[in-house]
Amino acid sequence: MRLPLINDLYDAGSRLLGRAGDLVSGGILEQDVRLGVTGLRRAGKTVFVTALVDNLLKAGRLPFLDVVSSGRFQASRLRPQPDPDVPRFELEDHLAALTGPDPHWPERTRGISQLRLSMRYRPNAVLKRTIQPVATLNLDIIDYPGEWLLDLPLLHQSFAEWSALTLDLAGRPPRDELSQSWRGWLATIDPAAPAEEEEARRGAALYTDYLHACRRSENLLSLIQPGRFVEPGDLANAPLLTFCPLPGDRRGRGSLWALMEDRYEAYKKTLVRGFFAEHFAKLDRQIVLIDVLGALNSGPAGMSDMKRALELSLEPFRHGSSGWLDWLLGTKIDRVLFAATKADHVASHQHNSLRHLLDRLVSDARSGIRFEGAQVETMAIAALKSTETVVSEHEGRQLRCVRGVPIGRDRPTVLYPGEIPEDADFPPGRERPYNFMAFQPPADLARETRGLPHIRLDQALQFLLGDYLE
Ligand SMILES: Nc1nc2c(ncn2[C@@H]2O[C@H](COP(=O)(O)OP(=O)(O)O)[C@@H](O)[C@H]2O)c(=O)[nH]1
Ligand SMILES: [Mg+2]
Repeated sequence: MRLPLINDLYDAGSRLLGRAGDLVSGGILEQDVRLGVTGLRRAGKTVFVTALVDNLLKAGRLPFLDVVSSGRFQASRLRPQPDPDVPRFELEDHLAALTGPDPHWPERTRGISQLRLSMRYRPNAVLKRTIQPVATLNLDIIDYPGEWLLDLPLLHQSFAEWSALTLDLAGRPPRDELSQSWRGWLATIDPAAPAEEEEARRGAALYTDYLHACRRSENLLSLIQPGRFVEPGDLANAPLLTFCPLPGDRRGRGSLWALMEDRYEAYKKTLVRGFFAEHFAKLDRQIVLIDVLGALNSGPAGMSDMKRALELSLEPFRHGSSGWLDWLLGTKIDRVLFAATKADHVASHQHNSLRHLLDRLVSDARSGIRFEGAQVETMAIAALKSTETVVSEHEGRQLRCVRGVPIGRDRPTVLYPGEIPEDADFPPGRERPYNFMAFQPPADLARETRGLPHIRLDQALQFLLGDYLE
């Protein structure tokens, strides 16, 4: 006979104690949690991780993180790297850039990096408290390019299928202009002809240029595959990256088509599956950073491309729903936070609209995830608050503006950034309606003993880690 009470208690207890490599060692309750931080290039990953770690080390600006506000937090410190083959997140360099005498944003980063931090706190949860009055949470933060997530759909596409889709997309505006050189080259070659390495390299180079042009274009196109072509990590020029889509289906032995197909398959097998098995599948929590304001600046084409890219890159979070993924995704991720970054680019009364817009952008993916039992949340945040909201008079009207030092200027300026639309669709004909400006990091951060100033970083942390710190 089942004893419901005891069973339930046991379940609750083993959930609490058995999660994510928990152990009770040497009398100290110790838990591990792996937090993935992702987002497309320039979404704000580096600044987010830097601000998050700085704030956890100083703990002076985290009123919405319960462990801090309830006085249970004791201390955090950096720990040696746990994984010898993953580059360290260069926290000190990034902090030096932001807080030095000439404050500037950190250098652009590439590939994956990781940092380990441990936090000591007094547990609230009865079960934990009876074991130990002081507990430790080891937090591993893994920063990786969102571009790599976009590769996942390749796993269930053959080279011929992927080529057809990619060629179709490249031939339509606004991509047709950007892909001209590559498509011009395609018109000169015969995919069935014997493979030449030179030819393969030429095609791959032109295709890579096209992908870079998509990112650089004023439409800020997000849908880029394969992701490693623009975010190669340490693999630039490797044969694994020396292919491109080809028309037709010419599997003739020794043909250029066959060579490219082999490399496409090797790319999937080595890089895509490798990343998911070694990194993604081990994550417990995930934050996806999205530069919604940047997409708004880029106009309707950029916005809809970003929506499509988001949907594709969120496939891996829909575990359970897509059978072909299940082998891969023994994923443990049970909380996902989508965050619109750089909220300090707009006045504070706009943050709600920013969040609503983000909700709309991720709504499809979001319902899929919730259905599978993971908790999903959206927020508008700024990892490093670089402006103040001020009220300014303009033609007799009170306008809420932002005050900060715009990039390229040397003194604080008051700007009216405009209002965010609540829906992602644009009135037709208004191609470039927004111009949210970028700002310098604030001056004098070196004197900041409480942690870097932010917007809702603590609420993000509470959602992502709060239950671990109970
Ligand atoms: N105002 C403001 N700008 C930010 C913030 N976070 C990122 N940025 C801007 O976005 C750029 C890209 O951020 P970064 O963290 O390097 O992006 P990553 O490529 O995703 O790592 C930075 O250089 C800043 O200009 C923020 O919280 N506030
Ligand atoms: Mg970065």
